[in-house]
Amino acid sequence: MTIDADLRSGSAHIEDFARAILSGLAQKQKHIPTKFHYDARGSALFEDITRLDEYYPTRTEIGLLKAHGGEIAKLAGKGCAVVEFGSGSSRKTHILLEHMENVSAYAPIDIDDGALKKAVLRLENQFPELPIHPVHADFNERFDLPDAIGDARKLGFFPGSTIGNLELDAAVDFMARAGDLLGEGSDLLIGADLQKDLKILLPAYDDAKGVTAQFTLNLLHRINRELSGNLDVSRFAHVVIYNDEIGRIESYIESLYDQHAEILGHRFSFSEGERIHVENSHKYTIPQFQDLARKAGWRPEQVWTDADDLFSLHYLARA
Ligand code: AVJ
Repeated sequence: MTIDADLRSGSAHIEDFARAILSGLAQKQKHIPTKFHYDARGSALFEDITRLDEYYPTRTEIGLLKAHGGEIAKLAGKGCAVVEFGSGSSRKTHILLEHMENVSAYAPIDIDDGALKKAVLRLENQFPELPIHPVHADFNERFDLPDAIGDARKLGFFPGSTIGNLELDAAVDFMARAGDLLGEGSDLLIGADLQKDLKILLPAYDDAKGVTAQFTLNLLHRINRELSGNLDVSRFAHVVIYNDEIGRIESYIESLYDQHAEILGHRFSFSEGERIHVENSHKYTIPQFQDLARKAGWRPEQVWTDADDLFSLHYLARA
């Protein structure tokens, strides 16, 4: 394989971050786009989250992939190319690839170049015959698949309920764009976290060891590192609420004091109790998610859930 990805330059990336922070922290409701969680440190912390007892999505989805891999492979058919959105460590991919027959190529797409390179090296070892074509990109922006992936039918793979980070209309837009990217006759295998008892849900986003808090507060460290910030991270806290009306977890960074800080020479004030919105994590019902998929031009073909109805895995075909 070759690392033939269109690697975006590091500097473009930092300008993107600078712009988002300077404008996001100047709003009345301060906010930081979720994608900026995933620098090298943030990606590593997210990996730690996936191993927490409280964080049920990863192990539950892995269980579903293992239990239904045969059926998924049958639905996908032989010889397709797998395109994974937000692949991160690609820790679930091998389960899919092991079940499928004659996969023609694998294209992981991720915003963290380091995570992408590590995942490629590992999968190369596991699947020496498989052509791998990584794409370093923000999956919410327009990008092309590498030509080398060829014209095989595509199976899109979007695990982890990462789609849950998007507002509902943006999730529909994303699935529609994924359909355009993957092309005629493609399918999409996508994980969607389910609504459930808050006794299970809240600890998953606010674990006892405080790993999720570190993951969230890494955004402030990242501002200090990359944008010459002088935020005192110990004067902020990670706060999680469930928005019942919309059905989503919302994560915030709360200022514990009246304070100010400088970022790239700009001064920002934070009042005691003021919150910076940093993440939404939507939780769906199965019919609700299927409805979003239909609006985006996909036909729900099959859905699998675990015995406790924690998580759902949807197999969609282009309508
Ligand atoms: C990577 C988006 C699936 O929303 O569950 C985990 C990120 N944030 N804990 C999620 C996350 C806090 C995660 N996704």
